Amino acid sequence: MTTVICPYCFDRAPAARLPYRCLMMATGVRGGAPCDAEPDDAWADFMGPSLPPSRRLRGPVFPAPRTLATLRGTSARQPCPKCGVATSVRVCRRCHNDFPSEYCDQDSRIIALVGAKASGKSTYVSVLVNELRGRVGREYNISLPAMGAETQRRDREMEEDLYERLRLPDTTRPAAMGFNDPLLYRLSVPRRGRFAKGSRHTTLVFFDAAGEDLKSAEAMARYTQYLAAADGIILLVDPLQMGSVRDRGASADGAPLPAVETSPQQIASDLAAQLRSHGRSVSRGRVTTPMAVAVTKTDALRALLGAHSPLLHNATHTGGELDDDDRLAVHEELRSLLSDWDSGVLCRQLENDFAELSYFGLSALGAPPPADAPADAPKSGPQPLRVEDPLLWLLGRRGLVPVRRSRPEEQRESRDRMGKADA
Ligand SMILES: Nc1nc2c(ncn2[C@@H]2O[C@H](COP(=O)(O)OP(=O)(O)OP(=O)(O)O)[C@@H](O)[C@H]2O)c(=O)[nH]1
Ligand SMILES: [Zn+2]
Ligand SMILES: [Zn+2]
Repeated sequence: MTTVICPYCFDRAPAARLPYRCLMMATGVRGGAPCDAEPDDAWADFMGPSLPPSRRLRGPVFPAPRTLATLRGTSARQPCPKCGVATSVRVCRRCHNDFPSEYCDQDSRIIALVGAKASGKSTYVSVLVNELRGRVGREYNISLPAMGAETQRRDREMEEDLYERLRLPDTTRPAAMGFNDPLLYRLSVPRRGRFAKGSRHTTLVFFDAAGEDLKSAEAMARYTQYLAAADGIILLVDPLQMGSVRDRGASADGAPLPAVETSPQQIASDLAAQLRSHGRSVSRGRVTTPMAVAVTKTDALRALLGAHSPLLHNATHTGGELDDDDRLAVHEELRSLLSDWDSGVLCRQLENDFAELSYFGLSALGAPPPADAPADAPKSGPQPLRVEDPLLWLLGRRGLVPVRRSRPEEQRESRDRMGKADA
């Protein structure tokens, strides 16, 4: 049975139970009178008091009938009980937001993206989507269309801004100032195996929390629902926020250092507290939601890396498989860099709080923004490094992309016992 998670309020429901919305179309059925718009209080409550009264009126919502076809999920359209005209629009049973067509055809996976203000979240999403459709998508035969008119519009806009106009994203709106829509994508990968046919589909929901929302534990409570629904979390850590990296003037080659924001330790400990309080499963005191900790802007760290650092090149993805040894090499490199920067405070805290943890290092742009135009991408356009690694690891854990492992199992286990890498 397909389980759908609402990307707006994160209510979880069997697809067959989702109500329908009448589109109020006049097609001559039952005397031809189309339905009138009605106040949709559930939706209006969700949208908040800024919604003008005229916009509270929407097509009537009616429950899914309990027929065999709807329970099996084979019936895409249902006639409205009032006007008789069939509709295929499904809505969330709690917040009444409309789901894009196709959203309810497959399970949803929420990938929560968390990071302090200016840690690089928006740039990362834009580049990640581009890479998943290009270089990485080709290796794994991934397709990633945007779902729904709103994501399609923003998807086009992000692509044009960054890749054509070479403009960096604007600051993300904090949730208090308005409603932040999630980005919805339909990820398709070919089924693997000798007799496998067709593709597997998953809905990916990226929700980019504005930096301001993470400033206090209280503000972060707004995002608790989202975090609690997440299948995996990508925590972006801006290395230019770490005291000793700033002191060493890692970005001496150009851009001035960004203002100091919420520390990653603070964000990580708030995250763990939120997940625990929302009953996310806990194993020996640690939260089990897989946690990818990704240090961003690694282009600014070149001076601190050895000549053979795995952070200087992309993973190969040969044969459409994720190379787990490569991931472990990156994991260890980052763990040692992070520990060096803050005497291991962040790593200790993360490892005490999260049972499934892996460190990543990525650069969305491949180079700092030009010193004379800090709102622009580098002149040559984004030249990303390893942006795909955290998401592919999360997908690999769920069996959505194949993973190649060569280290013997015993070695991996002893590594685990040392609290080093998740394997
Ligand atoms: N050197 C370098 N700088 C980057 C990179 N990606 C982003 N930046 C810088 O970081 C700034 C913030 O990036 P955003 O993507 O807007 O960060 P955000 O986390 O979405 O920020 P908010 O929306 O304000 O929370 C950009 O304006 C760039 O100056 C990168 O790959 N390398
Ligand atoms: Zn909802
Ligand atoms: Zn109707």
